This record gives sequence, C-alpha cells and structure tokens, in this order.
Amino acid sequence: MKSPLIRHEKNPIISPEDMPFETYSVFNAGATYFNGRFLMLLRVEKYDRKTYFHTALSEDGVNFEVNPDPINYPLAELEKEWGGHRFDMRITRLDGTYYVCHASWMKFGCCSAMAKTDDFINFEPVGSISMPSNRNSVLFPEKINGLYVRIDRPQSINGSGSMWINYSPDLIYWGNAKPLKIPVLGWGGRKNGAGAIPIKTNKGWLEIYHATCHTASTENYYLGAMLLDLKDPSIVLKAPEKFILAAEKNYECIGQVPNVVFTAGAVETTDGKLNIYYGGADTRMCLAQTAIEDLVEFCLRNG
Ligand code: M1P
Repeated sequence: MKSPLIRHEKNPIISPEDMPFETYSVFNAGATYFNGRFLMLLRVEKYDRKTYFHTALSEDGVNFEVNPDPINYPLAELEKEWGGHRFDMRITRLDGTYYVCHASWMKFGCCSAMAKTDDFINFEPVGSISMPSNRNSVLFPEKINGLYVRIDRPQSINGSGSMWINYSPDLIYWGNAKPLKIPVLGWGGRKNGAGAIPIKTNKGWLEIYHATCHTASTENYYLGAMLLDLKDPSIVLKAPEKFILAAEKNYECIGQVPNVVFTAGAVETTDGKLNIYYGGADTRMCLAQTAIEDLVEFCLRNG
C-alpha cells in the first residue's frame, strides 16, 4: 500500500514572503485546535538569526493569519543561567491545559523543556524535563496507567539517536525510560524523533515521526508512521519500513537546510481529515493531508 498522504495544492501554505514582517524562514510549527480554530506556533528565524515564536490562526486549517507580535515566553530557571535557544514546539492539550514541549539549547547542550498555557498569550514554564542531549519531546494527550507519558530523543555524541519513552507522576520527575524498538530503516538509519502528538485510535497510538539518512550530499529527512500499544506505549505494534513523505518538491528540497520534511504537529479536521503540518527545507510551512483510518491502515498493512 502506498503512503496515503497528499500534499495540499496551496503548498507551501506559509512562506517567509507571506509573513507580516521581514523574515527568512518560518517552519516546524507546533499545531493544535484552539477555541474553534486551527492554531500554529510558528518557528520564525529573522535576519538577526534569532528565533521567535508567532501564533497563526485559521478557520479552515489552510489559510492562516499570523500574529505580527511574537509570543511572550518567559525563561525557565535553567535557561536564565545558561541561555536557551528554543525550537520545535509541540502542543498537547491535556485536561483542558495546553502544554508546549520544545528543545532548549543551553551552554552545556540541548535539553527538552516544557511550558503551559491556557490562552497562547501567557506561558508558564514547567521547567527542563531532561538532561542533555535531548530533544523532540512530545507529551501524550492523556495519562496512561496514572502517569504522564512522553516520547523524546536522547542524542549521542555523533548526533545520532532514536526515540525513547519516559513516564512521570508530575511532569517534573521523569523515568522508567525505554527505547522504542522500531526496525532499522534504510531511510532512517541515522536518527529519528517524534513529530506530532500521538493520536489515540482503536488500533493503537498513531505517531508520525521523522527519521534521517545520509546521502552522498545531504542528510535527508523523511516522515514515517507507527502504532504503539494503547496500554503500554513502549510497545511498538507496527512500524512500516516504508516512509510516508520524502522531500521531493522544490519547497522541500531547496532552502536553509535542503531535503528536509519535519513535522511538529497534526490536527484532525471536522470532516475526518488529518492535517499534517510540516516544515519544508527549514524555510517554509507546508501541509499534507490524509484520513486517520487510512494512515492506520497503512501501518497495519506495511508494519
Ligand atoms: O535541519 C533539519 C532539522 O534538524 C534538527 O532535527 P533533529 O531534531 O532530528 O535533530 C532540528 O534542528 C530541526 O528543527 C530541523 O528541522
């Protein structure tokens, strides 16, 4: 079975030139549904090469209006002392609160960190939730067996690494870490990391992730999908060896970092689609769509 993902005809849905200010990249947005609208937290790099986060809202999930003002995102304790370049925000709605997990580069390396918000205006740091080197944290949208659960990506000194699962009683203390056993993939042998927030289906938790491999010229990024056990998400039920999206279009191959498709958020639409938002070449925002049941079927048939 072929990948059921279809690129949106309006791709890229947000390019730097669409932004209400000068910027050279807008990519890897976290995404959620908020107060009846689609919301993205855009990663924006301006000409000072600093990173800012701007919300963008949409009625239809395709046409977004970008807030010209960046969000006010207070520094967490460790970041005050050691600096923190944040990137790649993933948004989880859990018990009515929105939790944002992101990478935070400090002087000693990259940690996963978390904040929470009710309105995407005021954010309260939860804190650093890992030791270095770690990133690509996604929080599950519900507790499992009474514990918070997240997938993250500890990274080795040579930059490789793969997904692990961690548990916490309070979002601060994390442990019982276990690697997710996905097959060694031809397209993902270098590193991988969780992308969208896991989606609960009756066949398991559906997770869309990225994985990379080195080619003769670049490190190419792909998207893959897998199903995790509902009661014990450290168990990988199905992890197809086929990718679901590769960088093929110009807007995915040409830009700040070539040959990159990278998701940090997917949102269900009211008409049964799944909108998978992804960065193209670390430069612009793109959209691919499928139906959740088609992606689950893809995992079941190819896993
Ligand atoms: O430049 C491609 C990607 O590189 C990193 O990916 P990973 O988290 O897997 O190491 C991140 O910086 C990501 O934002 C970026 O798109």
